[in-house]
Amino acid sequence: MKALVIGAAGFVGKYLTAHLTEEYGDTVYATKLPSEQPELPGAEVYDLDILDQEAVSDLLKTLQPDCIYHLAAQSSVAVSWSRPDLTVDINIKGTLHILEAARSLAQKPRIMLIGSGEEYGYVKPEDCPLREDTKLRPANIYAVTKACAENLAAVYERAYGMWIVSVRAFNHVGPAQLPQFVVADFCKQAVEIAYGLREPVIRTGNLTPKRDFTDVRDIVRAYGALMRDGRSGEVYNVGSGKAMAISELLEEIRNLSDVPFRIETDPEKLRPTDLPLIEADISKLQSDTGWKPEYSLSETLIDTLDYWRRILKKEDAADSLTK
Ligand code: A2R
Repeated sequence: MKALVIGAAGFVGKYLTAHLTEEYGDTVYATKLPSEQPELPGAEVYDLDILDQEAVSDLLKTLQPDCIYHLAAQSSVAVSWSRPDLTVDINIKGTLHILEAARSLAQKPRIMLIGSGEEYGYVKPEDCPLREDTKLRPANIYAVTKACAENLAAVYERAYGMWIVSVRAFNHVGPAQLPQFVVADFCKQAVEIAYGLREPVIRTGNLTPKRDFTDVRDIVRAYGALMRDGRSGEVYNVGSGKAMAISELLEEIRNLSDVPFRIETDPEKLRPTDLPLIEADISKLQSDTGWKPEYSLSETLIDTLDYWRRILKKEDAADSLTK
């Protein structure tokens, strides 16, 4: 297949482009913002800002892809509060530009929109595991934009007979994730302690919530499988189907990193609303594709700790060269 990955310079995009080439032998086109410098071996890379409707349309006409994975987003909940306008523009208008450009092609590509478990919003523990038909009650601006994009896609699917699948991805983790996310944050702090770069204290937010974590390498396997075996017009949860408390995760990092540390609460990391439990029902994904996660949480944490060891060693070496 000729696969176009839009927004490939982010956390997921790098894994997805590699997976599509290695697993399926796809010809992969990838887009990034002009300011980004990702390493995307095997992919043909193009600059694209999805806010530029003409550029989106021109690129699709030139490439004529068989399928499109739409990952480009303003994906930070925190930024969605400070820049609601930008979040609405990129996540809704940007998605609309892609749907419109795809609609005008003679040979319409398959499209996968990547949404988020955040769309479920105010979840009660008794609603879990969350099925795709659970009522969406988005609790932040990011989540609203993703739910809106999903509704737009549903209209295009029905009105224009386009092949579109929407995904609600739950927490994904792994090497190279930015440290504003909890697993990357804890692993980075543990390695900094091991390297003597900080006192032996890990600073945390609320440790009691339970979340559904999946390795990013499993997530992209699910996307590849859904592009082939998913049913058009359907929404699929993508997650592990098993929630775990943030405190358990931290204990696992303690065991694996083998560094002694104390835990202190950082008021800056506490959220105004923290739902006690978010867990996906993944039976639809599993029955349609046969997918199941391959990475255990320990494997993910070992690889993420290794990643931070490499990064912090490099930074250390760079620091000593500049001294
Ligand atoms: O915000 P940046 O500078 O990191 O760039 C992001 C990029 N992006 C755009 N691409 C094209 N046109 C735009 N106007 C635009 N604005 C932002 O999309 C970033 O390189 C990429 C999204 O990657 P991440 O933010 O790392 O998200 P991740 O974790 O790869 O998640 C992929 C999808 C997103 O739609 C999430 O909302 C969803 O999965 O959960």
